[in-house]
Amino acid sequence: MVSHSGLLTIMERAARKAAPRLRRDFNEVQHLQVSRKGPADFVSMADKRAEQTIFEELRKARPDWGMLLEEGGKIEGDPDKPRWIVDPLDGTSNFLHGIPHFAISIAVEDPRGAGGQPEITSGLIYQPLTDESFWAEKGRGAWLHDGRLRVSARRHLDESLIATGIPFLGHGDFAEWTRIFGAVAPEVAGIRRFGSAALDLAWVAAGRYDGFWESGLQPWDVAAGLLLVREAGGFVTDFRGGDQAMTRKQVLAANDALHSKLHKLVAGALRNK
Ligand code: 2AM
Ligand code: CA
Repeated sequence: MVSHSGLLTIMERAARKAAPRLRRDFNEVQHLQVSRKGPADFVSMADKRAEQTIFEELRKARPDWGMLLEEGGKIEGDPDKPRWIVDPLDGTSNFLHGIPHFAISIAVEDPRGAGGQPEITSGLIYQPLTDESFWAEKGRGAWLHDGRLRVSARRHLDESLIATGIPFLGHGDFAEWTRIFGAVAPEVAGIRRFGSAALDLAWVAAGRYDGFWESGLQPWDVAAGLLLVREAGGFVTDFRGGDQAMTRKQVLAANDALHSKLHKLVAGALRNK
């Protein structure tokens, strides 16, 4: 049995405090699909309410820390202290359509990690509907509740299930995604697009997916998930193979064998424009 640090306890408490209302709102949303106005405004309120609850819990526990919130933006704190990075509802489109696949993501970023650069040191991805709590701390592994997570051991593309995110509504580079898809899809056992980057990464950490790629993601979508994959023994890079996944907004994640194979396909696809 492993125990969290105090920080993880704070993060999990905040997520669990926001979860019951999100669950109730999700049930309500399923009834609103047939109303003429649709559930868009209602979901936007649910999202903001969840963020407010998480904000209040985190603020109470660490009053001088800054925050980066999907809805609320940047809140300055003591620059020498870590900051929270929060996505109160990742998978909003799923939530809006009554599809039960969304999560809360909370991460801690240390302003001076390895090499003096900002570094994610704790991450939690909590899925309210399944009560799954994926978490990781730098150097202490990745966990689902108290079970240790490992990325999958598959070494061959032809047995791998790969997740991705597809550009939408004018966001993202559709031509780039199409080129990468054209290179990867014929080589692998399957591609999935479930609509929550945080859960995609948690599932790579848990060995459910063998890999994941997406571009255009924001820090709150990926901060916790990147640490989860790394602490589960996986690799996360940008599309060039560098360590700037969050700043370049390009994520390629997998175990070591598949990462190098996927990276070759991605690099080839981007070269042959
Ligand atoms: P969100 O649910 O917090 O907005 C999936 O491609 C990722 O892109 C998700 O993590 C999702 O985060 C984000 N995203 C933002 N707008 C989206 C949209 N209209 N459709 C799908 N994903 C969206
Ligand atoms: Ca998100």
